[in-house]
Amino acid sequence: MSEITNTFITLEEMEAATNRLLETAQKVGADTWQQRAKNQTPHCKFGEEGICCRICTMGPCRITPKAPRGICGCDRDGIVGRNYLKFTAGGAATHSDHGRSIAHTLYLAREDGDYKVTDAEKLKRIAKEWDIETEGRDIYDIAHEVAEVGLLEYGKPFGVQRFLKRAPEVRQKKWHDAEIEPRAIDREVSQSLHMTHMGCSSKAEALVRQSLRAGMSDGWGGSMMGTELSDVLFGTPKPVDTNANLGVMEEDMVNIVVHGHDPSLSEMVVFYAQDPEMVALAKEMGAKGINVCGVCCTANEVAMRHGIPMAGNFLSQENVVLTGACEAIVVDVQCIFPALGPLSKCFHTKFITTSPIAQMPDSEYIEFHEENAGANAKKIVEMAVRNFQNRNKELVHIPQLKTNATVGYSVEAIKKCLDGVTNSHVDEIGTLKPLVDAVRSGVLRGAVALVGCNNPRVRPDYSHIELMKKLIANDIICVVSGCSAQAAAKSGLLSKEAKNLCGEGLKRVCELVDIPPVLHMGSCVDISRMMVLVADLAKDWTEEIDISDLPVVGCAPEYMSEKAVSIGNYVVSTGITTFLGVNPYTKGGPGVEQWLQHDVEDWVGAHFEVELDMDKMCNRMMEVIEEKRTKLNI
Ligand code: MSK
Repeated sequence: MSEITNTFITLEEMEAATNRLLETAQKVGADTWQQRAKNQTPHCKFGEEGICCRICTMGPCRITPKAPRGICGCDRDGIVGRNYLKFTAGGAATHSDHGRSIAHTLYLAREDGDYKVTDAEKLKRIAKEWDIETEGRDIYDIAHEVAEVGLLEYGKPFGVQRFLKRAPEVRQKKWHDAEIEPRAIDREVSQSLHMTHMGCSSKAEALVRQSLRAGMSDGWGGSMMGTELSDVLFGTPKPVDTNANLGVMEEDMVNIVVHGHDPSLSEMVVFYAQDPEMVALAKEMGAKGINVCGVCCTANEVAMRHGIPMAGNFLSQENVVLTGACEAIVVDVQCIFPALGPLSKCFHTKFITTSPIAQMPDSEYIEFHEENAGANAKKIVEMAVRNFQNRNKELVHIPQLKTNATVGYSVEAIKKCLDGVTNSHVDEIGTLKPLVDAVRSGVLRGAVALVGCNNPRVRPDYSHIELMKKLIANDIICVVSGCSAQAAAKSGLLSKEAKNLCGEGLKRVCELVDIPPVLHMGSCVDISRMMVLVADLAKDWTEEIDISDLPVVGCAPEYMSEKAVSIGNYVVSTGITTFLGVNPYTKGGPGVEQWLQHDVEDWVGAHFEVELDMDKMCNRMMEVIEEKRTKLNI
C-alpha cells in the first residue's frame, strides 16, 4: 500500500486508475460493468418512461399514441404510478427487513454470546421512549424487550410507528392530515403491492400518497430501527480517522473485502481478522497480516465504528477484485453485483455469499446465522487467509490512491462536537442550538443531505464530488451517507483539510468545532439519522418550527436503487425538498410527475425536483435554501 496519503484525489486520477484495472480485466478475459453498460445501450424507451405494464398476463401493455390505454383500460398515469409505488415498496421492504434482522440480532444478544449490548445508555433511552421499564432491570432483559417491541412494529394490528413522535408536533399533524403516517411496516409494503395489483388503484394521487406512506414506513420505521438497534449492539458512531480509496488494499497482506449492508456479519469478520490465531496463520501463509476493508454501506458501518478503511463505493466493487490482491470478497445483502461470481473466477478471489436473501451463482455459500456468527466468521477469515498463497503476483496492481477521512458523525456525535465548543451541554442528549445560531447568523447558509448510489447512466461520482465542492464553497454544510459518503471519502472531502475548500463562514465553523465540512453520517439506513437531526434542529430553533421551514434540502444525484426511491419519498414526506439527478421512470406519467414535483407540497411542504444538469441543480438547491432563509427572516 502507498505510504503516501493524497490530500485530494481528482476524478480524473480515479478514472485513470480504473482504466488501468480494466487492462487487467481484458488480460484475464473478465467482464466488467463498463462493457455491460455499453451492451445495454440504448435502453428501452418504454421502460425508461415507466409506461410498460406487466402486472397481468393480458399484456405486456405499452403506452403509445396509437394505444393510450392498456388492455384493462389503465392510462399512462395509472401505469407509471403503479410502477413507482412498486419501486418504492421494494426499497421500503429491503431497508425494513435489514432493520428486522438487526432487531433479531439484538433479541439474541447475551452477556456471554457473540453479540452483546455495547451502548447501554442508548438502549435505555429507546426503552424509555417506548415506555419500557428500565429501573432495576438487567440490561439484557431490557434489550430483549426492546427487540421484541421493535419487531412488533412490523406487524402490529393498530396504531402508527413509534418513532414518529420524535418529529415536531406540527410535522406529526401534517403526516396525520395527509394520511401518510405509516402503520405497521409490513402492512405498508403489503398494501402497496395490493394497490398495484391488476384491478386496484390506477389514480395518480392515491398511488403517490401510498408511495409516501410506504417510504415513511422505511425512514421512520424499518431504517430507523436498523440504525438505532445497530448502535445499541455495535456502538453509536463517534468521529474516527480512517483512509479511503483503492490504495487502502495492502499488497503484502491478506485482503478481505466486506460488502453489503448488515453489520452483523462484518462486525464478526472484523473481530476474527484480529484473532491472534488467524494473524499467525496469515504469517504462515507468507503475508504480513490481515487487512479488512469495505465496499458500499458495509464499508460505512465498519469504518464509523472501527476505523476500517473504505476501498470504494458501489461501482468500485469490481475494482477491488481487479487489483488481483483480494483474497475474499464477503457479502451479505443488497447492492452486490452478481457479476462478482464470474469475475472472481478470473482471479484467485473467493466470492463468499452468506445470506439466504442474497444467493448468487459462482459463489461459495456459507450461510450466516446470528446463532453461529462467530464460528462462521472465523471459517470465512480462515478461508481468505489460506487463499493468500493462491494469489497470482503477476496480476497484482493496487492503484496508489489513498485519502484521509474522518467518519462517524451520528447525531449524538454532532451534538457532542458542538458541546465541546460552546459548553452548552443541557442534558445527556445535548442540543443543536449552536448549529441553529450559526445558521441564523448566516455563518452557515444551510445544509444539504447528499445520499445515494453512483450509477453508470451518469459519470460515476462526478455529481457527488462537484456538488459537494460547490456547496461547501458557498458556506453550505453537507451531511452524507451511503455511496455518496464514499465518493466524498475517495476524493478527500471527508478530511479536515477540506476546510480549505470552504467559504469563510463554514471554514470558521470547521476550525472551531474541528470537523470536516462534509459530515459522514453512515450507511443508507442511517439516513434515518438525518431525519432525527432535522427534527431536533427544528425543535431547537428559537421557538419550535416545522422541518419544512429549515434551510435544508436533500439530494440523490446518481442514485440507482429501489431503496433510494423509498428514501426520497420519506425525505420529501419529512418536509425536505429533494433533488434527483436520475429520472425515477416517471416521465411517461405527467399526472404522476405533477403530484411528485408540485402537488405533494400541499401535503408535506416539500416536493421532488428532477434535474440532470448538475450546475443547474446546485444553483436551484442554493435558491431553495435562500428562499427558506427569507421566509424565516434570517
Ligand atoms: S450501498 S443503495 S449503492 S448508496 Fe447502501 Fe450505495 Fe446505493 Fe447501495
